[in-house]
Amino acid sequence: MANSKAPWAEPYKIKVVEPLKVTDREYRLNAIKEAGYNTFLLKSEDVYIDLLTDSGTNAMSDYQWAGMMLGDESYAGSRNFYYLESNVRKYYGYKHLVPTHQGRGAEHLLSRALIKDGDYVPGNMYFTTTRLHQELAGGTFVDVIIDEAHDPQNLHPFKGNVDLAKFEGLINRVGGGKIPYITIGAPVNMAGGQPVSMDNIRRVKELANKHDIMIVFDATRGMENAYFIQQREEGYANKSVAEILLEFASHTDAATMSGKKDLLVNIGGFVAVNDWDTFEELRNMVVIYEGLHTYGGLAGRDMEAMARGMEEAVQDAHISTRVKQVEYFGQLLLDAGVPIVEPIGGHAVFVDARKFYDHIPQDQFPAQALAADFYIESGVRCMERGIVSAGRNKETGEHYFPKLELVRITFPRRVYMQSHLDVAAYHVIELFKKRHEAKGLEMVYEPTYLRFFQARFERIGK
Ligand code: PM9
Repeated sequence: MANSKAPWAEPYKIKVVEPLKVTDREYRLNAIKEAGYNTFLLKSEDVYIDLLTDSGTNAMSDYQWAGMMLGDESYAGSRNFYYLESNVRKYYGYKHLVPTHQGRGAEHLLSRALIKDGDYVPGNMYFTTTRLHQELAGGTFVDVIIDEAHDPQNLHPFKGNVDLAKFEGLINRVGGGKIPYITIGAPVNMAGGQPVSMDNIRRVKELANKHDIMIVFDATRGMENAYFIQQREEGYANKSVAEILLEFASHTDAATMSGKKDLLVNIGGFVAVNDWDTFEELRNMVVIYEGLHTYGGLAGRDMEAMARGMEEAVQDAHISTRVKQVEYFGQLLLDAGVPIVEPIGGHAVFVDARKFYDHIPQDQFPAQALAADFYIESGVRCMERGIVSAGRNKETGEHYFPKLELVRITFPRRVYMQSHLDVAAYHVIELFKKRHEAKGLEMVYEPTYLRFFQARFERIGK
């Protein structure tokens, strides 16, 4: 093992650069007002450092770009599909692959294939698109994550774990026949990028198998999860991320994947399964909603880039630097006393907006206000992960009031240097010093689905 105190550096160097635009405060005040205080509605050219998401914002390597030139753009049977299929088998172990244009395409197909009206779908905390597809297919999502996940300062090393008593309680209440599958997001995005342990997935499997319930792995950032297992779980320190990922996936029956995260591409995803009948159903449906089963809404070159990205992303040197960048940023905030979710997650630092803006009530959207204020302060873009993202209860129409009211500052892979992180952290800290001046927001436009993407707000008291 290398000396942990030795400095580390990114395992790549820059070949192509994209200029950044610096704006002044006045400009940004206008831009965010125009955008209805929603960072998703800003024009990216008005953003200085873009930490909105790590989804599709990664920098591809020369190896991936070279692969793009080898795109086989035949309508059917593209060689890039077969290469992707062989890599999915190699790194995740699933037998059958259906490519999709991105993660929610995979969620759509799988939810429609497996959920019947009146079913229940447990999961370790909701994810926005995942839960919506489950609901649209007639299911009801049930959160079975451990309680620690809802407490930003709890230091449990595997805060993404499933609470087996909650899962068993649901089975006893509704019956295994009403639960087609359980979704395991690993790590858990909405909890702050918190991992699931190998021990926990093994136990989930035991219980699920007893009741004939499938396990669906949301493998979107599964490589980061494998890295956390390597770092934190007994018995895994000497295993590679690739070995751990394969073992983790072996405890599950299927996966949905947004390749836009772990797999270092700008577009792409897939659903992979072991069971032939489920595969047949997915393969039937993909031609209705995405494209032929050997391209699923992607160009051949996109599949090639994703297959090659998989090979690069699973390398220990890549994934450890990726997570260390996030840790570096989080530590800067912690050192300055800024309240964040701990332990620091794999893809983002989540600021605890409930504490940061403790004078703004949750129905005045403190996290939404903080994301907007951070943009005004610095030109850095991030996103809300609180009451706006949580949406409304589909039965009562009321807002969900999640315990976690967070702002997510997310790191695209291989895009920014430590100096960008220093700048972003400086501005969060400056904002923290004047936090008492902040005002809440009022929602003035609310779309029906996934409201956080398009909702508009106005400042209260201005
Ligand atoms: N995640 C993210 O920024 C992009 C859209 S929501 C702001 O975190 C998980 C764990 C995700 C995810 C997307 C999807 C959907 C599924 N599971 O965006 O459709 O984090 O490719 O994937 C986003 P797609």
